[in-house]
Amino acid sequence: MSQDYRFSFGPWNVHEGADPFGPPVRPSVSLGEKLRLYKTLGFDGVQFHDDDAVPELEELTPGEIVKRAREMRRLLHDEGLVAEFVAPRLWEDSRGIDGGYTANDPGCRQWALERSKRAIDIARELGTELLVLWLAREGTYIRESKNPLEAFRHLLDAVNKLLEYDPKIVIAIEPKPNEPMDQAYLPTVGHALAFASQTVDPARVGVLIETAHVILAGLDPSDEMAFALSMGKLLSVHLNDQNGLKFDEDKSFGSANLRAAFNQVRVLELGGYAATGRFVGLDVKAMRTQKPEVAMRHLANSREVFLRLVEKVRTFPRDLEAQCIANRDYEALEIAILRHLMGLSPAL
Ligand code: 3MF
Ligand code: MG
Repeated sequence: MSQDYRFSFGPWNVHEGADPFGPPVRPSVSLGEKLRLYKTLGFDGVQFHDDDAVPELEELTPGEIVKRAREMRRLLHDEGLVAEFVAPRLWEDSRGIDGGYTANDPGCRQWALERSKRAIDIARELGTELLVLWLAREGTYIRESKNPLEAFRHLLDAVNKLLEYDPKIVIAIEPKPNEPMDQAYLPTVGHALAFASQTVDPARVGVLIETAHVILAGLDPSDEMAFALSMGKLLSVHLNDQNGLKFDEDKSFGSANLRAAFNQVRVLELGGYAATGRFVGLDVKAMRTQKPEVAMRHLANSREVFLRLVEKVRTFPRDLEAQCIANRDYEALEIAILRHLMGLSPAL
């Protein structure tokens, strides 16, 4: 299988199985144990929330945070791993209850900014320049609760201050239309990239695109990826899957819609994503039914599906594709793709 791609996931992708309706069903796995899993599952990159890398960072001084981050880098090094990105986890702290950067309370906004600067400090120590912003609570439950024009100004202010704080940091916005909020301020890739263009340094702001988030916005993941890639703005991906418009399922890649997964891989291949050196990130959850000893198979399975789809993309006969397109015979193209995905000869 293709050796061109490098893969990453976040420690939260190996979890205890709690959901809003029931408690954990599996014992906790320590970060040390999780890090040991990476290589055996075929992964080289670790996606970090700030407090995955430095637990309880709210209790520590900036100097102590840097020291702990340095220790984490050594741990990564010992496992042969690298950090892909750091993301400030603003949504679990009480001060982030109404959003961080767009909170109505100026004290909360200040906290969100400071916390994000600490995330940048951690990223620097871990040897990555990528800061991911999943703007979880930057939105509203009811529109009247915020002045949206002010909220957009606050958001821009915060991102500008982060860009100015570290001239090397590159920011990837991870758009998601809803959940936990009713409505997010940057729901789609288009919104995120328009916003990026308004910052003090647009060249350092792009997107991380998650399959499920795009589907929740009613859009097509492969087209969103192509849109960002065409502008050199695809900084990472969170491949997973989503069965329709419901809660964010984070299903294994390709498990709900293999054809859509094929198209995401096709776009990454067409756009030369592997050559950018960026990671193929996964954001997948094990089903709650899974026993502890197999509650990481979803990661290896998603990677396997990705790599098999790379082969499917590369082996689809180009002459047949060109012929169907030249004849404007898209029914012929469609059945050829479906046969190919079913393991049959496309040109039956
Ligand atoms: C939520 C997400 C997040 C982000 C993560 C890193 C908890 O739907 O996708 O996962 O991916 O915070 O950006
Ligand atoms: Mg994600």
